[in-house]
Amino acid sequence: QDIQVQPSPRQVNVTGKSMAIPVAFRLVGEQEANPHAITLLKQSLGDRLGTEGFPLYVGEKGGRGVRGVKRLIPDHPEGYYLSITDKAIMLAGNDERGTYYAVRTFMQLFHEGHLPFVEIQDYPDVRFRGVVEGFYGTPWSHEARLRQLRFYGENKLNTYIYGPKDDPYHSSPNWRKPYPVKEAARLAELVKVADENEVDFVWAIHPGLDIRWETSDRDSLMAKFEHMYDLGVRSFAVFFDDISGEGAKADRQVELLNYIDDHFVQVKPDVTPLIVCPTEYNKGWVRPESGYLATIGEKLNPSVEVMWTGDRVISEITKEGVEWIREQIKRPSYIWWNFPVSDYVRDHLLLGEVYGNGKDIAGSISGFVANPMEWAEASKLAIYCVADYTWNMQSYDRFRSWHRAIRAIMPENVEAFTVFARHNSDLGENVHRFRREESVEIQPVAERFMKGYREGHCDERDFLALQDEFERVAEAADLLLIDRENEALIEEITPWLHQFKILGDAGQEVLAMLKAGERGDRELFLRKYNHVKALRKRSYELERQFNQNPYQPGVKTGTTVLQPLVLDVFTEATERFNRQNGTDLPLLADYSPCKLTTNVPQLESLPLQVYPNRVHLTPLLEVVKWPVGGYLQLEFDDAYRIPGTRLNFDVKGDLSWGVMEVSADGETWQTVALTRDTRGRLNGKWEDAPVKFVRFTNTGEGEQQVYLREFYVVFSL
Ligand code: LOG
Repeated sequence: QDIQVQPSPRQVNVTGKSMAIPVAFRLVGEQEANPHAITLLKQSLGDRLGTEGFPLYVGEKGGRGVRGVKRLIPDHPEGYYLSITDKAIMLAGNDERGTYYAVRTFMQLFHEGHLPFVEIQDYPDVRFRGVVEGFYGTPWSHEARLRQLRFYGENKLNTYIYGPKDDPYHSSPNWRKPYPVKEAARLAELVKVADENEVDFVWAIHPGLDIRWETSDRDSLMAKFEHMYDLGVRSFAVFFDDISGEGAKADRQVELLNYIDDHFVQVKPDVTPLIVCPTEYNKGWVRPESGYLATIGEKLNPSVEVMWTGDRVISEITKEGVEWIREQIKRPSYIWWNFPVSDYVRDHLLLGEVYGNGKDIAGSISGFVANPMEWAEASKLAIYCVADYTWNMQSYDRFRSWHRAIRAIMPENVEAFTVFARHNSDLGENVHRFRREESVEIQPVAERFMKGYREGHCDERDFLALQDEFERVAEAADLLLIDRENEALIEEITPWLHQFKILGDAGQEVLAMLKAGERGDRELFLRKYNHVKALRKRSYELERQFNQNPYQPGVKTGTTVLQPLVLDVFTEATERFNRQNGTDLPLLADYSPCKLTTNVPQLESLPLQVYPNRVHLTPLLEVVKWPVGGYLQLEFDDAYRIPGTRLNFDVKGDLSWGVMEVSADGETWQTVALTRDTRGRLNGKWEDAPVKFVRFTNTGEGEQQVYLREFYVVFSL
């Protein structure tokens, strides 16, 4: 028989067939066992649980109920032993959490009125497993967080780090202030629900943007932690990511952290080890000459956990990488994995498989938490897989885990959600150059088909396969749009479902165009052609209507394989039609009047947002290190007038180190005067003569560290 337990247990022995679920259970060990485990048992067994019936022993090692199996309990934190025989059921934890997990596993074994005879020995690979709500953008709602915490309990995740960048009481300016009453009450409720689900609620503070290294700020931080402690928080973190200047100094940070550790964490009897996210939190940003990591490694109290995102901000975690950082910080790192976070590709959904991380890193890390999307429900897909991976790396199977995740999240609509997810996984071009596979099965078919079509023959089997996939796309969109099973999820993804529907329709219609063209049916071709154009327009409208954030506004779906395929078929079919009929039907080509060139490494892959008369650089979330001579240049395809430019680096005072210039030929340049407005933005205009180039250069003496909040140019013919 098939025993399916999530996350995959370490050792399962099937010792016999199964028995019908007993009508009554006699619970032994209730008094001593972890009360959360007992509550859970009571919830799931309901009326069947009493003082008479089939014996069910529960408790921690050493407890009376489970004395007989003491030697069989794995000697690991959170480990447990579970056995079901025709005589008794045994749920024995190595510690309280172990017992809770034994109950969680037990609940998953119920299958069609039966319980299998099994023996399970199980414990997690990674000590701290879970989620860091650490993204930029709208923080999760209270209800979403409550659902998350329950989900973590179900999937044996033990950590939730609270650190949404856009909660003003987490970061500047309000990190010094206590939460207002209403927010405080909500946080207290989260702590309670976390506790019930055996999740450590870690509250993080992000003070580095404006911290002063004085006693008054230190006292404010301590007072804030006390305030959080009073709300029930027993785990704490300090984040120093994405800052520059004073706040980024390692020795000052370490002084503060050790102070917190000595006077707060170590003093309270029930507070777990302090966690810090350093400023140099990935290898790409490490500068040995700054001595930053060396200071952390040598001076920070050894019990403090240090977070790390890997070789880059967004990266796959490798054994080599975690061994390297371990040397630097003189302790195992606590991985902050930046997936499926989408705050730098907000127009995309990241619903793909979890893969790329080494299966041999467990011994080199102390924790592994995933930073999710602003879309809480949609993030559960990846979180489920992370739970599986961090529990048992060796047996982790990306494909199996992903399929089970879909089943867990959308049991009634598995097929539709699978289709949707497999075409919504890649990020498209992005500043971090992190990509994921997308549309894996249909990709080779699409490629082969296009090649054949261009060479003048159409493979019928491939044609049918593509048509079938586009049909499934359109069907999946409709089925999910009316789904009531997981409304919270559907609400999050509705804009993408609308876009997905259009994609499915457009795919079918371009294939119909192709066929009509082959048959020489002009009338049908034109009808389909017009329909595709209309769908394209609808798609643009959606882009302007939904998800209007200032970073990557809009709604993109199927961008890696399906959208390019639609465009390719359309273009090829239309060009062929034009040739055969002497017509001049326009194509759909995405045209951009402007391109970006730069020698600032962090800006190299930064996408542009081009509007009819304005071009924006996509704002960046982290600190940009702008070298001397570093420039950023926009080149237009024609000479335009430039009635406005805006630059916002979020720096105080005048910007004496850089110049904005324009040029008609790329050789002679003229300076654009910039004026500062009340919000610190630098505005300029150049109305005199049309130009083709606009550039900004660091002409100063040294590297500058700035935020790229805004950079845009208004242009007109
Ligand atoms: C931030 C994080 C953000 C993520 C992805 C860390 C430690 N900090 O570049 O808040 O969600 O990247 O954009 C980060 O990763 N900065």
